[in-house]
Amino acid sequence: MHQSMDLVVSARAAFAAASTAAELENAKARFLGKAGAVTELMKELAGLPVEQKKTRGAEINRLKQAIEAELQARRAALAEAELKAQLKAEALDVTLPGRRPAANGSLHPIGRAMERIEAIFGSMGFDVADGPEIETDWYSFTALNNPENHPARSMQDTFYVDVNDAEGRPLNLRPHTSPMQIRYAQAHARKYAGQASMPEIRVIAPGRTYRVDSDATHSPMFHQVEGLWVGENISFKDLKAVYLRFVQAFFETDDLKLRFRPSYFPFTEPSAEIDMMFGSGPLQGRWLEVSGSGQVHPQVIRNMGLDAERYIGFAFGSGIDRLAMLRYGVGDLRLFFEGDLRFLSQFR
Ligand code: 2NM
Repeated sequence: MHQSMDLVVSARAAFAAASTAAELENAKARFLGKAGAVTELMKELAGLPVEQKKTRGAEINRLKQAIEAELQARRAALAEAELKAQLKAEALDVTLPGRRPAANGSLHPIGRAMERIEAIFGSMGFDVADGPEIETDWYSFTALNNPENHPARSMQDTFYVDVNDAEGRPLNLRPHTSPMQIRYAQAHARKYAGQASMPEIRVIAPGRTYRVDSDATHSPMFHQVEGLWVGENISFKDLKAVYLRFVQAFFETDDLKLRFRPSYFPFTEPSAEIDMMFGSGPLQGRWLEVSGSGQVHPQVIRNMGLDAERYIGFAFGSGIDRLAMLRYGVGDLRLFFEGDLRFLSQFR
């Protein structure tokens, strides 16, 4: 019996020394396996007298049960330790602040200005037209009454592409969005050709334009919005009303004035620069040039496919980049095109 208790104590020690399930199974074999200590004791039973066999057999059984109980206890302890280690390793700190989603992208300030321009003119019944940025010579110049030798047509002023159009003239990167006005008006004229009357043309053409020019106030790629209103009785007073309403809405103030200054463009006659002055705010009291404008030249009306004796109207062309600079208080045009997030994220 004494010897047996020793065996339980050494089994407990051996089980305790096992730190993994595999080590524990090895230790178990030493006590309960085929060549284990308990099995050896069983073998000794054979040589004992019958009465002793009974008591000794019962004793060995209790011993075996005691060792099995030790084994079970150690198995449970190891399983619990393993679970604890796993829980610890996979612990979630629910008190950590959540991960923020990556910053959302946003519309470029020029795109935002464009959307507002489209909405404002849309509210006055203007359609929005867009089309090719690579144009033919006719749409960029000839249709707009630009003389053959006008400097705007030169390589110094306009970007050309190494591909000729059907007339054998090189394609250009449109230097204004007027070609789109012509295309739109032509399509309109075709649609109502042969009919007694035609609805008015009221359209803006916003978009990218290109000129050979680059400094703090000029970018080789810039943005323009041109407007066109053609009908049977459209005059400068309509231009003034529309443009005034536009700048009031765009700059969100009625506290501003417009001034029309005589000017010259081949595609309009008469022509005028439109200046604007704020009555308050940081730009108060200074005339700011915001647009070119004029009554569409009869030759341009004819190039649209319309009867110049019947149809008359006005057009204007404004730089969107400059309008956006004034609206958002941006001092350097180049900031719009450098892609610096420190600048762009201010418009989120
Ligand atoms: C300007 C100034 C004045 C203009 C003319 C036309 C069209 F298509 F009717 F001929 N569109 N835009 C125009 C007139 C553009 O930009 C400074």
